Amino acid sequence: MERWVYIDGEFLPEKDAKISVFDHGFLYGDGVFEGIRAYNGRVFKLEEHLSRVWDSARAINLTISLSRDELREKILETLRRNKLKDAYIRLVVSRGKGDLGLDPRKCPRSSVIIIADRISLYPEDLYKKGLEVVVVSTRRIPPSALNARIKSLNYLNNILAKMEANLQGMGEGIMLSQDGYVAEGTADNIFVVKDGELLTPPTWIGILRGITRDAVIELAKKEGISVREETFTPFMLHSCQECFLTGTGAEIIPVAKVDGKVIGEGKAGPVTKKLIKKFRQHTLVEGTPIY
Ligand code: PXG
Repeated sequence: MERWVYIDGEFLPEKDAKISVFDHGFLYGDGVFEGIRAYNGRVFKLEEHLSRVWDSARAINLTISLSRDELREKILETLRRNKLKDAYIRLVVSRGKGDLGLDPRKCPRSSVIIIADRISLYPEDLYKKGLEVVVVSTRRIPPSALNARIKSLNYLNNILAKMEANLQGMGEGIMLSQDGYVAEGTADNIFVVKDGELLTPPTWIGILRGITRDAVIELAKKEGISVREETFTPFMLHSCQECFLTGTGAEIIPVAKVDGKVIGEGKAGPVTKKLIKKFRQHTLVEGTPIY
């Protein structure tokens, strides 16, 4: 089936969905994006994604040419055009066409691109067995240089970390902040369970405020689990009872081993299992209807 892509007011077949080589999103990574999921005919946390993309855009002085209502409608229409009920949606707002210099003032109009596709998921057994991860040497860019709360098109920091993990035969790497505190995965936030409490790094250390992270914090509180945003070092990863990553693509995925050290029983622990179950129930009934 032909895939339809939204670019600046038009729906184009994938083969014709092209942007200029002068687009500063391509030349400089100047732009912002969102990764959004639809489950069972509903877009999960759409309003939160819309708020975050506007926050990211404002932080880099990028004007989105659509209103919030228009953008919401275009996202839903992209899903309808592609007849999708369960999907991964990539929303990109790039600085648009300029000249070869990096001055964003030379780019009169930003571009909005919406791609919707089927999702490629981690195999289901990993949600029971857990991932094996390593702490990588590539540190997260400090917020004083680039605030990670801006979900920008600059992902080289994360890609370098991913390559480091891949080189060690691992699917995911955990990045530390400049000061050596546990920050996040390359496209996921991180949580640990220690002495019955759920801990996750605070956003100010320089991580993305993940929408899945927020949803998990809310779900855990509802379940009566104590949650704290607190800094911790890799020692916590090696000594905690449970660990998991959260992200739009991965949802909640248990971590079984960090740096070759087994966490808890070396598989999804009871708190992780409970949160996975609650999260999945939540995604099936919550969200903005597509049809
Ligand atoms: N940290 C970083 C650095 C991210 O890029 C997350 C955390 C999790 O945020 P959400 O809002 O998704 O809970 C991200 C997510 C994917 C994918 O396929 C996700 C991201 C980027 C590219 C792909 O899940 N960012």
